[in-house]
Amino acid sequence: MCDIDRLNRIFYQLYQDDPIIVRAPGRINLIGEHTDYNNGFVLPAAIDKAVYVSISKRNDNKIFLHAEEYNENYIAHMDNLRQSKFHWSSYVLGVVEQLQKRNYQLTGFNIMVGGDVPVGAGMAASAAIECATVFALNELFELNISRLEMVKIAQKAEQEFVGLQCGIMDMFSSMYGKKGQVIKLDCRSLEYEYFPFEQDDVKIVLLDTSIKHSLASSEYNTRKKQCEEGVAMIQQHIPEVQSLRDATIEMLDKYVAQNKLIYNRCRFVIEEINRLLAACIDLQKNDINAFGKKMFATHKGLSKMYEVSCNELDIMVDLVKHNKAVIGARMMGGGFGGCTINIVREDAVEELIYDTREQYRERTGMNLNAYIASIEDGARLQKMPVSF
Ligand code: GAF
Repeated sequence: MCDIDRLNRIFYQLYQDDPIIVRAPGRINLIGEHTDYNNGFVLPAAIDKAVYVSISKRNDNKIFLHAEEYNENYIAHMDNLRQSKFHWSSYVLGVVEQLQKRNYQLTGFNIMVGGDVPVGAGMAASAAIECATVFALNELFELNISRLEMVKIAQKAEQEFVGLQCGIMDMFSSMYGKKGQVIKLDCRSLEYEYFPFEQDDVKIVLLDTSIKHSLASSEYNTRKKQCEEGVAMIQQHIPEVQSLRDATIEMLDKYVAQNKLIYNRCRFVIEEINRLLAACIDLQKNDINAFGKKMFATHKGLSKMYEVSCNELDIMVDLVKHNKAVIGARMMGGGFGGCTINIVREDAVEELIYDTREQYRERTGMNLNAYIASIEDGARLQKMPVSF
């Protein structure tokens, strides 16, 4: 939780102004990985770690940016937005660019980005910055943009300015999160429903490998292309198939089997979509053990067929998989580093973290950071300036 008075103070020292402050959370995803950009389903939730964006208007066309965590400053111009040497600035500027493309009227502004979503840990810190920025600009300039439109603007910012061809999951969960509920989102129709996720006797534990993933480093975009390649192969025979959401294993066996790599990528996605649908039924039946088994199966698929895991993530899942208190575990998010998500019996959490930390260090020489995530509400206005 961020101290709003402290943010106010720092902002005033920087810009001598009283900001609007917006909070947009990071996310977890229980199951349904790499399915969003294939028009499938996902099952994410917003968490108690969030980005805070503080913002005020300027009388010129400049954007003064400050990142609290790194104590870095940058000045951009509204009429000449480009990437800077500071990676974080792209998430803000990408949103401004999208608003301009849609003809929203903005002038210059001061902005400070802070919060406690660990960067590169697979909790969607970048989407949280984009969501907080678009939310804050919407308030500041009274643009009247709906939540769904803000989600789409944030996603496009990531795709066009940052260059990651991401799906909609991260932004959607940051905007639509609801306390105590996971979101079953149909990424094709954008229909969604909330499922209560009881956390009375189990906890969601995120075990961070300390390997900073760099999704934009092409592998993510490559996976997306490979899925599209599979769809194109099926389409030659069945033109109605628009995405892997419409495809079946039988279709793959028939039309994609000659290309083993593409086959494996597509097979994982189709299985994962089906696994998620079955996992939602487990949740409805309150069968958390069946749900957990599916998480392990997801990890295996991500590691062996989709090949987006890494040695450290595999070790992290390996270390907990025979522990009776661990109901389910898998890598979470885009992959190549970041966290595993673990559903753990509450009374065993402390011991599990302690033991795993020791063993992880022995096997990798790396530190393990652990977070217990609680499911919270999505983006919101945290504070208006006194004079607004
Ligand atoms: C990243 C992307 F941004 C999401 O859209 C999603 O594809 C996820 O990786 C994998 O499920 O977080």
